[in-house]
Amino acid sequence: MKYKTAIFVLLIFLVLVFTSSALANLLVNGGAEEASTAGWEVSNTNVIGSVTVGTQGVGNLYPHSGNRLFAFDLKAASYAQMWQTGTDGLDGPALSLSGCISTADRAGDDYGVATLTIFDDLGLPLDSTQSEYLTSPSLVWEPWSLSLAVPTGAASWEVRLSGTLVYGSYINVFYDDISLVTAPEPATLIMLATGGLLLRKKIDNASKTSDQNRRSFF
Ligand SMILES: [Ca+2]
Ligand SMILES: [Ca+2]
Repeated sequence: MKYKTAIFVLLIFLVLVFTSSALANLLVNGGAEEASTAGWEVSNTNVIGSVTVGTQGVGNLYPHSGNRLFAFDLKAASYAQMWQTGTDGLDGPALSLSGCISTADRAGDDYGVATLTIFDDLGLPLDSTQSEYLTSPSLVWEPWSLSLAVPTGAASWEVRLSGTLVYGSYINVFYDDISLVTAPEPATLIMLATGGLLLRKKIDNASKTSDQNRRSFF
């Protein structure tokens, strides 16, 4: 029984180590928690910032998680974007980008767009994927996600978030919890699951045999 428990603890540990390394956020400051746009390039620093409360016409917008969110409305503008690049995490089959957006629910919504691009070692784009226009009801966070297969020759990625003004003078676009992760290799997951099941069967058989042996003694 002790042996059985030890094997299961080990298996759970291996799965946790595997999933946490595959699902670690490749982005710096993806949730705006660094109280600035640290980690991100910003088209106009006066327009985009990390704030504790977003101001919408109908009330306050609080962070989706943590203490801060990215606001695109610090100064009047018609278009603004923030982006981040990196070279890690390209050893898996795909990259998954996700986040939350909040805009305003009124005629002619301002909107956001998220783009994920993968480049070769010369900095030329190999492949790219882009969201639809991202909007939400007022003061509501809407989740969104994108996925892009890692092409041969991939050397770097870029995550780009934009905000476009449609109504008024300020871009009422807010982002939080932006995350870029390496999608787990399906073959590795299957191997781990199969290995676990086989081991479980073997242990069950072994414990049945020892139970029978024990019973034959009594
Ligand atoms: Ca946050
Ligand atoms: Ca607006």
